[in-house]
Amino acid sequence: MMNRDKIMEWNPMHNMMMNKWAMKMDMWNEEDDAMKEHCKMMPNMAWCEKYKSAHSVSPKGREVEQKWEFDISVEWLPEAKPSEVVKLKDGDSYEMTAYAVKQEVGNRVVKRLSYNWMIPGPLLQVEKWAKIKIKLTNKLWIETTLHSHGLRLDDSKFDGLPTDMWGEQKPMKDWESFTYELDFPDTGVFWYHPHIREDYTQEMGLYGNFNVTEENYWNKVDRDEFLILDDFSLDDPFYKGKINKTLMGRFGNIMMINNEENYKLEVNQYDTVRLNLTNVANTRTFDFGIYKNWKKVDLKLVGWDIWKIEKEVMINSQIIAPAERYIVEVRFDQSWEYVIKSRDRKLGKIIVKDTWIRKKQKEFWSDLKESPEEYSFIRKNFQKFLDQKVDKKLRLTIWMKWMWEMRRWMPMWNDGDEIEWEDNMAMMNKMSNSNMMEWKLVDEETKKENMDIDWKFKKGQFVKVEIYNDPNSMHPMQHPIHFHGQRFLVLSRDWKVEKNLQWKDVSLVKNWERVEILIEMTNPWIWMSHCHIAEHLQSGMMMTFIVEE
Ligand SMILES: [Cu+2]
Repeated sequence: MMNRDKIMEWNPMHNMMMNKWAMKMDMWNEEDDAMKEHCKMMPNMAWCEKYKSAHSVSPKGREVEQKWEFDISVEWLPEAKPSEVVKLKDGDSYEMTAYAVKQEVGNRVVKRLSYNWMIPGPLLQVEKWAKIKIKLTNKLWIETTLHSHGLRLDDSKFDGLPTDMWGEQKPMKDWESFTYELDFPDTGVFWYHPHIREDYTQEMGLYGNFNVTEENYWNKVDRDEFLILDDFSLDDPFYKGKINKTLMGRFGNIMMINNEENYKLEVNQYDTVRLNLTNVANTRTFDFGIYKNWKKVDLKLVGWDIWKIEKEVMINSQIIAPAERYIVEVRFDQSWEYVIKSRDRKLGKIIVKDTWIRKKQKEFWSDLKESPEEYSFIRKNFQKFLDQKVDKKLRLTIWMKWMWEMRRWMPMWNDGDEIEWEDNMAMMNKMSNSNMMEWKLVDEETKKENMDIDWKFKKGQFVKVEIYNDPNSMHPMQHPIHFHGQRFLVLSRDWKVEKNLQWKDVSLVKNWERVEILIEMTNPWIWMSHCHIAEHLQSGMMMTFIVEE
């Protein structure tokens, strides 16, 4: 495929538009990063002459630019450690401190951020219904909070939503501590991350899993593994005063599982392994598959975000949007080197070692179980929910300063694919930042947007929300939409009824897609809903809603 940026470079219309655009901008304004990036990549374009000499080439210019970036020095920093399992019982307390660390990535030693020097942060294993305390201390030199993603907390003040997002926690400054009281009403895989500047701090390594256990809940397997999928970019700076790459979010070119570039899992032949997958990337959607030679192996899908799936199903790959979790089982019958991939990207490998002991399988791996008890109430009332009038309609769109003029000359604003898998418009993306655009959730009834939306519900209510990804938006792309503090089911996608039920807390809404979800309002007080692409959230794509007792 031809590089779109190249097409634009020799397109005279584009050159003309750039002239008009540049004239409109205050070239010496703080907002001129778009031009700076543009001229770095296309130095011979109109208007760039003046710009080059003023900013990006002179050492002095570099100094000015650096001042606004987060510190990247690795001097005195300890090495990042791999994650450890921490088992916590009801009533236990655990202390976590967020620290800067260093790590070798792509043959370079770079600064990262960690919980207790670990990336991923410790895997916190707790039993269902336990109550635990986590005391977090901030030693990051940037404000932070801890959000426990997917937990339906008794008390929303421990949700980590900062006050500037209408939350209840004052952002934690350097050396401050805060104790979170967490409860775990649902079995499954959850995760934690900051809720301030996720685009920077989560990308730098602040994430970890909760494993909420319940005896005899999942199928018996030989191994239970937690795989956190991520991508990392070495070359893009982070700015203190604004969020960059807000158009499509920050894609990385280094793929990592559990913070390792060359992830390797060793298992024995005939082992059945449960893989608990979490996507913590800022924007990348993974298409997870395990390959034997060029063929994808069977995966048994047993659960997503919250609880088991209604009916287990055999698949050979799984799309995983940012913040989603998927639980799959795999049986390895042959000693072989299997490769974990997402489309053309290699994520890691699974080495199956020969064994002389042929294990007797207590149950057939390929048996597909059903869990009707988990969804009995929903199933009984399913038709009623399908017929229920839509309570709220959300439209997903974008507003861009200046860019609207350019749009006319750029009819190919996305691939025509349902999902943008890669940074296909790298230049446009690099030019974009939170000062020049706003991603939007629009309430179709009131036309209110983002934080102006003021939804109110009652505890116990089942609220039907239609989320429509506007095809007429200036840049349609997929958005993983997350609701805090509650759980929901996807009822239909583009009017097609979902056959298999699954409790979730985040769902991907693809390009042009219309998704109907049913949210069970179980936990009172103030909660947030937002796009889980970190750069979209940070450029406006968020709202709050209230659940009354
Ligand atoms: Cu988004």
